[in-house]
Amino acid sequence: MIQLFETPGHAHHRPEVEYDHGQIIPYRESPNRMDLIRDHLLATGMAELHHTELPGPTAALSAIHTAEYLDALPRISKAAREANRYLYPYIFPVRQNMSRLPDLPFGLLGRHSLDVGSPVGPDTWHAANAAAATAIAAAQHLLENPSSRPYALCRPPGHHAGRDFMAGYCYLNNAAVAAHTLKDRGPVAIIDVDYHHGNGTQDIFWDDPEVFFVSLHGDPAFEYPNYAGFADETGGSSAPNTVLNVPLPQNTGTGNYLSALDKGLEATSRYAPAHIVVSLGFDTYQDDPLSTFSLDMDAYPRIAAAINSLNIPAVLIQEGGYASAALPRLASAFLEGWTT
Ligand code: OKP
Ligand code: ZN
Repeated sequence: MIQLFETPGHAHHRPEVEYDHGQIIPYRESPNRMDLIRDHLLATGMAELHHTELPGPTAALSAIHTAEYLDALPRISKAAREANRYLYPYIFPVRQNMSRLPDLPFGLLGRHSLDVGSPVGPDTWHAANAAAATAIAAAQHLLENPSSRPYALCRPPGHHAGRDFMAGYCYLNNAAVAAHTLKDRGPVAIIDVDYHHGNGTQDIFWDDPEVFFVSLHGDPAFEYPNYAGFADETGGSSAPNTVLNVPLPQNTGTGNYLSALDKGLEATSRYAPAHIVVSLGFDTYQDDPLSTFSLDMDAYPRIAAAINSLNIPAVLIQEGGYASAALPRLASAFLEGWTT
């Protein structure tokens, strides 16, 4: 039986559209992603649901994100409430000889946005907080029950969110707050198996020797986030060799993916963490609309089992996965390898 964590209210974060190479298309990170996974895991009797209450612990959030960012995000959400719509950044204060930082919602939004993929609506701050609280609750459950392997249904996702920026559907870094919660009890490894590189997580722990970050993802030479996730990024000067990026080519299939994962897990094992946080994305699946990989359904129990074979207490943090029709089965397939 898997302990599933979710905080009500994320469904109110529901942007309608996103910008994709000059086109406006339906927003793919939708609330039904979590509904599909949760309902299926409860219906099959695989999972037991815990609702966490808000406000969640705020100390972990302040340890991960800057005070300036944690001040700006609710202010932008409030401006969106007053405007009664989602705010999209359109002006970015990149380096100039003369820069002023207007204290207006759009100035703040551009300042704290890496891209245009994280619109802020009236309930976005609340939903992002709920997701972070969910990650913290699952991590605390793991501390109290070391043999449990809890699963946090975090939405919106988090791994593109850095210390002071939102990006790619992400606002607060759920995996990072989970890692922070576990860090008191020894070093933590974050294993990011989402299709996209976890650039936000990498940014946050870049100089932290207590956190090892390994990520398998579409090569940033062709894939989002493009500016991070290359193999030569190995950690800051205070934390050398605590980042391991494994960029993979288009059409990567199950066999190649699993052998790359093995190398990542060997490195994780050498680091000898006390706990593991898995940034779990299902967008590596062959039918995912965002993915160029071609993993089949059988890959998922095998990914789970490979991580399990390390025999280290671990928590799952939901990241991406956009093939709605396949999501329920992807989650249960993964859990088949996760709990045995
Ligand atoms: C979030 B997660 C460019 C599309 C890029 C960003 C993808 C964010 C994925 N036109 N969109 O890692 O699943
Ligand atoms: Zn992704």
